[in-house]
Amino acid sequence: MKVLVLGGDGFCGWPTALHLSARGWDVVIVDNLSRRNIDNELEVQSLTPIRPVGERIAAWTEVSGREIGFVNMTVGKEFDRLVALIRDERPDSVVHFAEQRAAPYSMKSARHKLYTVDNNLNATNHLLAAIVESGLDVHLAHLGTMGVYGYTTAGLRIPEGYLKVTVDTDFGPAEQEILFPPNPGSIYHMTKTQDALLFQFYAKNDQLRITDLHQGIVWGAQTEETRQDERLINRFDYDGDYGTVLNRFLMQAAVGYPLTVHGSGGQTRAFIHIQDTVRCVELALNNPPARGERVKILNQMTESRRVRDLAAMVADMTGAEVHNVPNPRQEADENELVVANDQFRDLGLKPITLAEGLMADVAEVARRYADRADRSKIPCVSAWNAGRAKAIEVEPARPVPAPPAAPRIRAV
Ligand code: USQ
Repeated sequence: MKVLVLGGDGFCGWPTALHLSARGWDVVIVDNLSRRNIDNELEVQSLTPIRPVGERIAAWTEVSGREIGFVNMTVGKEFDRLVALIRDERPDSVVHFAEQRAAPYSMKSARHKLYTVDNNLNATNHLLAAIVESGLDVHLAHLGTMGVYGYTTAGLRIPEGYLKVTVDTDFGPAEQEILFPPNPGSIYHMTKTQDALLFQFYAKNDQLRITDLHQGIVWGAQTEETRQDERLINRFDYDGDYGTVLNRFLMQAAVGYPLTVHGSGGQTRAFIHIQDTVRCVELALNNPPARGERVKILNQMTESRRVRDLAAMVADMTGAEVHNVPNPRQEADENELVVANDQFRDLGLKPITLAEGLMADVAEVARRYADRADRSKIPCVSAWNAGRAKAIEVEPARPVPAPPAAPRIRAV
């Protein structure tokens, strides 16, 4: 079985490529090294000393005896090369991580918004169009995000992609299943909601087989494979743009920096350990939808946690101080989040939870490389409303027209 891993040099892509290779898949990584270039732009490096991609792959061959291919390509810009690659390699599956994945980075400036939309939507559309053009039956598994559902308390268990609703029609109430109403909280999350529409269209029009994995916040650093040799080590982002909350807290504790809780810390989010990420991708590849079936959407998360509770857990474990800092984002200060993840559980996923001691493992990695940390890069400085504040200064307020009557739709 052959798989192309687009974005296979990144935080989730690299361990996924190794995991699939270790399980017998013939893996080709496709990546333009944009994540490494963004490190240069932001003048920050992964806390862990990641090796150049060629060295990583050679080390894997040495350790495992297995080959991994590498193609340097910008998926959303080199359409003809992409079609040729799919025709030459004839993959059974493509895993699509080739998107700019940080919400704060996407909100830094107009240029970052344009880059994120251009990169992410073109990557997805080019890939879908290239699969159609190749004439091959390739299963596409895409890494989406839990953030497509939004983080306002929905008052219901978040279903896996589709929402059952009852619509009042002229002939009485009718039941339907619709895509869960998108409610993105950043330009990055918005691109993932638009990806979902592209998937709906190509599945309907071209009978492409597509799985969209709505993943929560990934924590953890290493997997079974990346642990096997120092040269295989995974990246560890701790800076204010790319570092995700739990790994940041563990790193902050390791370098003696107070834990930076945004606002009250009442934000509840979905989490998953990196080892479960790679396991879920494998399960998704082994269980594709049939041709002509609708897009298969799975919630790839294992537990929901509140930010301030995570900070308290890390503080208890390490003795770190907790600071409540002004929130640079526009997001609900407090929300509830209950999420259905029955599909992965039914496929046999045994979730790794925070209770299982792996937080200490991450803290240990962070401590080992603490001398590589640049403390000036820790604060989150990308502000969601910076543009709006500027616009209000130059543009006087205009009267807002009354909104149209709300549609009569209720969730069942
Ligand atoms: N937060 C803090 N302190 C910090 C950093 C973050 O309180 O120092 C808060 C944020 O305000 C937010 C929450 O922690 O309320 C999560 O922030 P995050 O940076 O860990 O995660 P997020 O921006 O949502 O994005 C990450 C990944 C993204 C993925 C997403 C899954 O970067 O690729 O799609 O998690 S989800 O959040 O479920 O949409």
